[in-house]
Amino acid sequence: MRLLHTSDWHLGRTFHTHSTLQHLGTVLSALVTAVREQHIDVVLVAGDVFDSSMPSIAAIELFQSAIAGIRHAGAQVVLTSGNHDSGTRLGMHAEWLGAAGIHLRTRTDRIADPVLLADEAGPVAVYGIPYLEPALFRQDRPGRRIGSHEQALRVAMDEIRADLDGRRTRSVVLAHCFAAGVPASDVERDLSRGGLDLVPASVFDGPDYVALGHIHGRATLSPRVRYSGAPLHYSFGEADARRGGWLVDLDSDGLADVTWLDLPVPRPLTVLTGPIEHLLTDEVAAGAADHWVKAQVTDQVRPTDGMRRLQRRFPHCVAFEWRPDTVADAGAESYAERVRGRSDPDLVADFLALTRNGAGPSDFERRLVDELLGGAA
Ligand SMILES: [Mn+2]
Repeated sequence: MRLLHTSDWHLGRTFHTHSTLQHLGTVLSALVTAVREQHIDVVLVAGDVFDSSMPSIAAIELFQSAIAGIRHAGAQVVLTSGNHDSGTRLGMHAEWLGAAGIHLRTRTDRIADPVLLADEAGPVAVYGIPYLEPALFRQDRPGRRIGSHEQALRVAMDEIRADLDGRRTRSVVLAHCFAAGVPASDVERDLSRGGLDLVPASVFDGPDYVALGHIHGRATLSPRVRYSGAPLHYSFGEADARRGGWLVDLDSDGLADVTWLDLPVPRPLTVLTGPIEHLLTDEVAAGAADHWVKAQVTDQVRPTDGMRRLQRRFPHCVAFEWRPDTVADAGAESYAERVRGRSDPDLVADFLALTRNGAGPSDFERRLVDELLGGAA
């Protein structure tokens, strides 16, 4: 049996106010082609299918066409809800969609109720753990101590292992969480990882494969516990991350092989750094003309109209940062040490020079400051 592990489609997410639906549509049709060409039996989506609990009609339409395309290409689908999804809304129609080979596992009362798939070697139990908010999951499991995400997933995995004990089949689990042990460079920088939310990978001991979602770069915690990352780049922090999914092959003994499947990147991300005149003329930067561009301009004085000038060369420049090359070096002294013994008018003069690129007070300004502060010193 061959599964494709994906996650974090985030249908409907914007990128610096631009819709990503068209690009995501390109990626998902490539995914459908891969299902056909790579003979994929099951496509997994480990949470954050939509970016919002109330997705737009356009996002729902793309979801429907992608899922229909996957089914027509011959694969079944198992998906779970992430923290961005509404499990209830995403799971609507789950009962009869399951009969059509589209399996939605978005309810906490179905964690230990696997999707039973089969190949020539027998059954494979696929368990879907929806995103578990500890405060809510606690109400579903009275008597269990659930204060953290780790405890919530321990309870869920205990239930899955108990179910699995009675079946003795090959098994796959989908979950949506921050698992400990992801290399720092693979973690989206703007995601805050509170210690309470970190889940040790050992919580997932047991199944043949664990398909994780939540982190947007691919990561391998062990051969059998992995993140696929998102199918599109959703922030400049992910610019270097490859996009695609894991092809997971099960044989009669369990996990046989895991290989990476690249999916296309419709518009690559580029961060350009340098003085604005350089960015506007440099030959190398010309390669980024069709990319999403973040410009980090290093001029000492903030360029006038910088974004508009850059967008003439880079129509998809969507972010502009002014980062002057040199900033005042205060050395190792504290502020109090640096100003000790200096008069108030001198401090004002220093401040003006610092904030006006070296231009200290004019005669008029010095007279004014002396008049206001001089007498009080
Ligand atoms: Mn998430």
